[in-house]
Amino acid sequence: MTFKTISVIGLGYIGLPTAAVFASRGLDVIGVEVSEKAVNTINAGKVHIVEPDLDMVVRGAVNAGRLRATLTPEPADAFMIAVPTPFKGDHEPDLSYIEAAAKSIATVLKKGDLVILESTSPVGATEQLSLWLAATRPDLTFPHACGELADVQVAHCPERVLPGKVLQELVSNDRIIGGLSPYCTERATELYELIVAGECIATNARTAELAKLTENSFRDVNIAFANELSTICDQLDVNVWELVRLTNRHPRVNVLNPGPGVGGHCIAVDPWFIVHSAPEQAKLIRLAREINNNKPLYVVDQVRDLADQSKKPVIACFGLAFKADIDDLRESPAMDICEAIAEQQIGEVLAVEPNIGELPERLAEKGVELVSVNEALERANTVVILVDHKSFIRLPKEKFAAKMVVDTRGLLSRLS
Ligand code: SAJ
Repeated sequence: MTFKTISVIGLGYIGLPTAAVFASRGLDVIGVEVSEKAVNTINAGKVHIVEPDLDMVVRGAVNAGRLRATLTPEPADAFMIAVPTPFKGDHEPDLSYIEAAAKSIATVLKKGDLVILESTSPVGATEQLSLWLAATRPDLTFPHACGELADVQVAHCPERVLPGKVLQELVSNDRIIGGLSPYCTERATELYELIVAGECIATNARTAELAKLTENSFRDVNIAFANELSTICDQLDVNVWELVRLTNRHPRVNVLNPGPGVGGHCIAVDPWFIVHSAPEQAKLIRLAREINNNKPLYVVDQVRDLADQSKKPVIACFGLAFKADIDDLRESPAMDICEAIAEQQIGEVLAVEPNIGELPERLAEKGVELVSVNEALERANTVVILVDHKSFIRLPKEKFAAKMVVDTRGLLSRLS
């Protein structure tokens, strides 16, 4: 059976681009979203998140009548769940959004449907999803119990796209497809082959779950290595940026870039899912998380030491986003650093973030002012570079000549 109508549950950073791309390939797509505001925005052909070209693709899909957002699930041939999986308490994965999505789609499921979990999940979550579906629909059979013979197929196909390049990577990246049975994998592969130009690689659900977590943990461990090196270099009076450049000339060495810490809702979260499932074994993964989590505190200490040299410190934080050239401030170490500088009253605090129009409340209420690059450079005697936005890289080096600078991104060495 071919797929005519698909439903995407959760129209956020992953779900909305996925829905729009399937719609642009001629499928009828029903997007289900809990936020009424987002539903209205999308149905008006607009977007509620910033991602290059997404507005254009969503407008095209909505205008063509292929994409529609709703608050309640409707029948479809395939359901793709793309809801958040944060952690709670002691880094325990919070699967409540998946559970709520499962319970809501279960009511409209029918024999022959396919359910896909796209959300990054701990090992075992896809089987749990199948159990939740079965609990609501005892009249249907599911693969955790009936394998190949199940009425409904269930698979995990983790999203792997990079914020800022989502539309491109959705199509070009290889895709890991892990079904609860080989037939589930086969059905899910048929679906993804409609949009993916990369390879669809078959595995089982547990391996697919751990593969996604491994990718982000690999990156986290490598960034922790770079962040640790940066503090070693400060201790030994070596320029870490030059060090990384030199060591990376070795054919088998590729050190990542140190920074102010690791942000975003993926790399700073997913490794904890491994630590939570295998606490005795995941020693390095846990340590990397701790090193990266401590880096913002280290940067605040550096700023305090520098600002203490001035009678009246005016500190400009360059960048608030969690990485360059995006507007996403969630889980951003730059935000935490800026907030801590203001909270500890180290000096007057200015923030420069060209990708936002208004300062988040948690900074505004602590007296931080959102200013332009030029105003910051006029008023500040201390500069903390937290994000290497393109617009900062274009600044002439001499603008920073008379400032005291904490450069967490190695920006100064890239200015001319
Ligand atoms: N960072 C560094 N140094 C580096 C690279 C990154 O400090 O050398 C920092 C960034 O500034 C940022 C954080 O790490 O704060 C994460 O940024 P990122 O660009 O490495 O990754 P994300 O979180 O935007 O997206 C990741 C991607 N995973 C991998 O590259 C393995 C993406 O492919 C995943 O789909 C995404 O997580 C996700 O949704 O899981």
